[in-house]
Amino acid sequence: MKDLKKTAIYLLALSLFTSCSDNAVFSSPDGDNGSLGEQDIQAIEVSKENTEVHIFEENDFIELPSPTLPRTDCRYDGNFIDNGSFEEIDQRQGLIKNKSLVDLFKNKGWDIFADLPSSVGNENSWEALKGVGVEVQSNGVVKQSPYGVLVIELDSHGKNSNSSIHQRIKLCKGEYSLSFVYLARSKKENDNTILISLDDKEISEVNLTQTGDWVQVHQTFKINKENVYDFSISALGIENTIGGLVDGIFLLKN
Ligand SMILES: [Ca+2]
Ligand SMILES: [Ca+2]
Repeated sequence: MKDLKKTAIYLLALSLFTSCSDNAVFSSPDGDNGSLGEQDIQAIEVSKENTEVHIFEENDFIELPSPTLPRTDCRYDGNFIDNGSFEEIDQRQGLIKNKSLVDLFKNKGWDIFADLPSSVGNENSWEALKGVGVEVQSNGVVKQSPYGVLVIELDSHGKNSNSSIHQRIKLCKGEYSLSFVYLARSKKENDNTILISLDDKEISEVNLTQTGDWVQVHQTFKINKENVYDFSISALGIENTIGGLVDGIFLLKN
């Protein structure tokens, strides 16, 4: 049964790529049109042919050994995303319910944060870029995550609830692999959209409707220019404080 569902979602996603309509359930960017006059090589190349989406299964779970190289090394063998599973906690307080991340980790609940702690000694990992901030939820508020206790929702709170968070990451030339898990909360079309970008380049956009399952999204892309890039996650679509949950973000060099 699971295999059938998995195949169905994958085929649905593929058929919607080709239809390329505004209401596509899942879409991913193609490379830039590459106008002939363009002198600079594209710094980031993304191809929708390298996109995979399927219901999360146990063998999708990623567990990395400790990296053996520093993040500043182009051959870094860890996750380039700082606090990609949102499990870093401290006593910083949420903006709406005055709950700390430690409270949320220990007890079921949610709150909104302007920034989140770092797992690599920086002041923060994620910082809000637009909107009220990122909603951090404990497992059980909506659904148990495959990656720890805490998950985020970016269609977070209040009137302009679609929010974005970002962090800066140094990437070298080469091919990278992005993966994350996603859960659509709402049954409405265009209500659970999550967009992941590097600078202004769309890396992955997912917009499913509620199935009750965590979905694994995987996208490879190519970096042609070594640089510090701005990695952002944004909620798009209907702003109603209910959207796509995200967890387990991994960015690895292939
Ligand atoms: Ca988590
Ligand atoms: Ca929404």
